[in-house]
Amino acid sequence: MSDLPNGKQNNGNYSADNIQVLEGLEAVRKRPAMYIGDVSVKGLHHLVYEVIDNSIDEALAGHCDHIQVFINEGNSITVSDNGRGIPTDWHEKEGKSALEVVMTVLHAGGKFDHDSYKVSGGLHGVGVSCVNALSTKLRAEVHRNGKIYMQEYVIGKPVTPIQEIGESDKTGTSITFLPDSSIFIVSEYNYEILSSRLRELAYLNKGIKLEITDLRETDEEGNHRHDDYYSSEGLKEFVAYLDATRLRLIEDIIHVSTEKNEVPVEIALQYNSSFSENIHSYVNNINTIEGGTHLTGFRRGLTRTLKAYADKSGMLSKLKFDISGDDFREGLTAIISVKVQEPQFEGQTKTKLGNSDISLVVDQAVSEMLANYLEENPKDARTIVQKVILAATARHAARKARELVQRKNVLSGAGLPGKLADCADRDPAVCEVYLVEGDSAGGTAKQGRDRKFQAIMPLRGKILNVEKAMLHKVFENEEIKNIYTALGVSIGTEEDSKALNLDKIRYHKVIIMTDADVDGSHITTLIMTFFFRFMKEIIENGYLYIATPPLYNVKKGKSQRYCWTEEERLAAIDELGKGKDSGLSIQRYKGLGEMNAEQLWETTMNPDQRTLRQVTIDSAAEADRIFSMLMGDEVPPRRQFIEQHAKYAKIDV
Ligand code: 0RA
Repeated sequence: MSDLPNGKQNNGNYSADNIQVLEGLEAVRKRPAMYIGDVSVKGLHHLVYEVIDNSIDEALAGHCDHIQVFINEGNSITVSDNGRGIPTDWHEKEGKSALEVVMTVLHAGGKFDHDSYKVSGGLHGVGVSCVNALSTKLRAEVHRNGKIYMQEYVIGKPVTPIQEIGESDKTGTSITFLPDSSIFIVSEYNYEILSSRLRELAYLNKGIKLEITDLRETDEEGNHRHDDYYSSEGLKEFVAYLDATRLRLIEDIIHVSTEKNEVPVEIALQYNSSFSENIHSYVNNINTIEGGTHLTGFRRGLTRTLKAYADKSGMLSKLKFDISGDDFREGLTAIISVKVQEPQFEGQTKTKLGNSDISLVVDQAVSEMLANYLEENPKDARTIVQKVILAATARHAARKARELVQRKNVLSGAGLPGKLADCADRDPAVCEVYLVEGDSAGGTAKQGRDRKFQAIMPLRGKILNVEKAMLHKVFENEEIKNIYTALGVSIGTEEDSKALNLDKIRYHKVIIMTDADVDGSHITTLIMTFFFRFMKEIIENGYLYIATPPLYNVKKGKSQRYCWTEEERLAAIDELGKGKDSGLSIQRYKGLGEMNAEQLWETTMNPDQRTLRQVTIDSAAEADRIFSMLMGDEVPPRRQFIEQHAKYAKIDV
């Protein structure tokens, strides 16, 4: 047992404090979802964010500018920073070192630091002790006071005293942890998810270098996958990155970084020629996907300032109809980032800001920024107003088409699309609808399904690319109208004319089923683009899925194996091909049409055997960028994207 920094010894006895600590960490292990959201992919990755957040805090306090993340072999994670290092001095009251307190006491993270301006602290704000509780092993290494200190833990409990293991002329903290596989239902880290988050953090916190390295595998040249992110201009560069494949309407990115009532606010925006609205808002580096008061304030300030300018300019005098709030946001890409001392998070996923005073703060920031810009750049100002007028005109043209969709849906039952083969059950929670490419595959699916709870909606040919279409074209499109009607959803609420109303949704599973070939995957992407742009709420509720039909059937006599991957195909050939007389037949399914109804049911539709891939949005900003790139006008970046990712062979949006 080694001496502690202050000469005391850790004799391993538990004081009353220790026991309380263990109870705290036990609570985390009993109900992990309460602390980190879930125990699936999200929660697993959340552990990493929780640790990075501490380093970001250290950087925001001005003591750290470099953070490194390693995915180690065996899926443990190391997060290292060059901050001051977690304090290691002895705490009389707690009876242990400060490091041990930070690592083992819930919410203890900020306790020793009174001078720093702490706002990050993670979505659930639980701190690194929570990560410790949910890890089978954790090792903390601190460089500080010219020394290297180290302590190890097992499911949150120290197994060594804090030890001095060497000398160092640097300062910083390095934490390595292995998530407990008896708690998490997945154990594999996804490089893309972590890398995207680091990119986002780099844009949100300019001046910090964030690096990620995947030590689990190497490419042909023996290199580990690696990315480093650094942004000197922050949100301005974030907007430029998101809009890289869109056509800018004005040269500059309009930007403000200010403080109002001691609340730091940063906003960057740009108009492009697209028809979609891409506003991403953050509170303390957390993506507030449900919006909240900061977003409301932004919208109000933007609308009021642009409207005032447009009125004054006289450009609206010939307009025969009203302009709505939406019209000011068509083709707008914007990032709003605020730092709030005591954020109140509300909503289903706790990503909606509730603090009412923040609304005015953002409203004022955006108004001042825009009013100045419009005054100083009259040419750009006219371009923006023209875009707003165009949006209003298009919306006016689209209204009739949309109202038709709407009205049909109100007369529920009577107005279902003719092509929909509905199911018998009426409880949306158990009902599912397959969106099937082509009438012939649709026919097979109708025969193969369980009509009690499975409905089939055949889609004819390619569906409209909504990324390139104006609003009225979208609502006039037959296939799209059919999707709205079949799902029983309507568009527009009082607050937001594009919001989706899911009150009367008829299915809680919407399953895209296409051929397992290039055309099929293109059609899947087109349908996903439509859902992302027009029915995002369906994705956010976890209702959108992709069916996975098999690629091969390996057959010999009466035995057969369906195969989804090349490895499965080889294994099946191996298994069935044994013996002298081989007589093996291998069928490559190019399309759904090559399967009969029974095969389609067995492999792709039977809930007991099928695999459905749920569509989720890991990063709204990144998904937005990828859809605009894949489906938008510019070809070269798309090729580059596909080439870059082909190396790793997985494209998940
Ligand atoms: C409490 C107080 C101080 C620093 C930290 C915590 C700290 C925590 C983490 C977690 C990861 N990296 C970190 N870096 C720093 C301030 C200590 C001082 O006053 O020197």
